Amino acid sequence: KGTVTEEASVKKANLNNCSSVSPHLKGQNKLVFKPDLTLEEVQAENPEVHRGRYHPEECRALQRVAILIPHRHREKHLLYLLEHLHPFLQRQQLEYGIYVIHQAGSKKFNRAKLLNVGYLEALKDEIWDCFIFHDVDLVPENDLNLYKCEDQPRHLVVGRNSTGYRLRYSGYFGGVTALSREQFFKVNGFSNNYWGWGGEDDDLRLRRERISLTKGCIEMAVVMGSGTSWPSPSAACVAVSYEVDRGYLLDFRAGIARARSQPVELHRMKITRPLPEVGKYTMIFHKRDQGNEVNVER
Ligand code: UD2
Ligand code: MN
Repeated sequence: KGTVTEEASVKKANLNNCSSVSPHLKGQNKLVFKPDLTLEEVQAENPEVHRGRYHPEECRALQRVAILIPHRHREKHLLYLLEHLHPFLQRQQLEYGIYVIHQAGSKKFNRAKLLNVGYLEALKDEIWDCFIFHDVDLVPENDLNLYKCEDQPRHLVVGRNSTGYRLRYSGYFGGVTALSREQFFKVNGFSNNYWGWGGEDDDLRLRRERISLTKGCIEMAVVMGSGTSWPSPSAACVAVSYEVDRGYLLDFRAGIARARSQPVELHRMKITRPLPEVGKYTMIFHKRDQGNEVNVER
């Protein structure tokens, strides 16, 4: 086995880089969901996938991408997603691995924590460049929606069939997101504290955290530099210390109290999205799962 692996890696090292636009892309695709689909069929359709992993033979992939899917009691959805995602990712000439992170037992579901687990576990296999955090029930319709990471975190779901393909709200960060290994590390991952449905996606974008007064004042000085009506830095620090006590860091820019200690923004990151006609998904119909009731404390 050792020599086979060695041969494979020598072969891989000698390949040219894949081009920035894969020649296999098809654009918008009509999705078909066969009611009697089996895992064996999906396996047979993807002979080059081994243990959930694939790399192109014809060129060296530009990124190594781990797809992380939080899962429990959604076997049919998983099957549909795998059937579409494997050829989709192969058309994009990516080196990838698909990880299904299954929550055992019947306790409250915790999507965010599963994704944190997936990140750490996947890195034991491979130093993945990019992580795609992927709902099991969202199937991408257009392969121009590249499952790659960029210099900013990406939100790949602009719209779904069920919402008329429109963005739900401007800060929306749910469903499918792409963060590089470094970006996810820098924001310290998801919060582990969201049990049940909702909030964990907004949290990743907009976490209200207790910060030190010094940090608050530095932030404030930066904000004031961009022109506010605050009388002096010390007045700003008084205001910040008061709000920090309550657990908020505020954005004074517009003269209104708006939480702005976003892990993403705090690290000067900005969320980007594909074009609306590209970021399209079909969400397979489902009701709220048992064990994933709305988290009223979200
Ligand atoms: C939205 C978000 C989702 C997440 C969720 C709130 C979109 C498109 N998606 O999804 O990213 O923020 O709200 O938590 O906006 N799951 C299971 N088994 C369960 C429960 C959940 O596998 O019993 C997984 C599965 O991958 C599912 C995901 O968790 O797709 C999100 O749960 P959902 O589909 O019930 O929530 P939804 O559609 O409102
Ligand atoms: Mn869903």
